[in-house]
Amino acid sequence: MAEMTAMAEIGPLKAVLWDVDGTIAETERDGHRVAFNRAFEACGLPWRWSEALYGELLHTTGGRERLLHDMQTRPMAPARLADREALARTVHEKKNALYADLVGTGLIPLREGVANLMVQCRERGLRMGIATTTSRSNVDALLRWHFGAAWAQQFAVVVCGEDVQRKKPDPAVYEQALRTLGIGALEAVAIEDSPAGVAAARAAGIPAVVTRSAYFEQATISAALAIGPGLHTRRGWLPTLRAGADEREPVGLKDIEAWRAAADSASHFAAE
Ligand code: XBP
Ligand code: MG
Repeated sequence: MAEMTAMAEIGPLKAVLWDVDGTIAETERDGHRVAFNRAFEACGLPWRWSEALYGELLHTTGGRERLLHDMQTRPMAPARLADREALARTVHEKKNALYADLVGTGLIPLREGVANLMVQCRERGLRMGIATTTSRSNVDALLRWHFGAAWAQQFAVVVCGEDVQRKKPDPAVYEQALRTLGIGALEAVAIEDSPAGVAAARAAGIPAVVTRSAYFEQATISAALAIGPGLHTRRGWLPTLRAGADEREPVGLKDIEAWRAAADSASHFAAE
């Protein structure tokens, strides 16, 4: 059912804030999950996370936090909390190193339509930011492979998991990005893939465009500016996309601006 959220007057769009995992690339199933399993093996632990189990574990944001959550039901996990935390730190560090190796092979592509929207932002002189709860080293590894060593120059702000006290769905990463950019929430749009990510953006007051990732194809996500299967297709979006565009054209800035304008004139966010 639609959930309507009141929205004050909306001005021109000043920044596009990107989530990373699931939004820029399908990093969870084929990246972090695989790297965690390799880290378990490297650390001599018999644990393995299947695709299905990892989908459930994703409800806990933050890789180290996710591991600590899973350890609660693992008989082999250390009994003392301090020991569990130490083990989680060790495994997580190893996982991040293995993740960097994995994305460094180029096997994790950008999601289709991502590069196109980034190019449009650059051509328009619209600032972009990264607002993610993943570790900075993981963002660096992924974006370095795709955009080269100077990737960070393309973004006016990069806020990662280490930069905040609380991870998504807490709005901290988005609030920090807005502060650094010196703009209001309604002057930005967030590109997100998950319920926790949308909740974080919305709690910061930022309208979110949802490009559902593999793990969140069916998830209930409310209070988004728009929700669809990915920037690569004009089909399956809610609200439906503006008419007249070539069917092969990816979802881009004009579409995001049309959604913002429609939400503004109707004084609400479209949602599911
Ligand atoms: C991403 C996360 C991260 C990654 C793993 O969420 O929750 O924990 O799964 O990265 P979002 P780390 O896409 O909402 O930012 O191991 O570095 O935490
Ligand atoms: Mg995400």
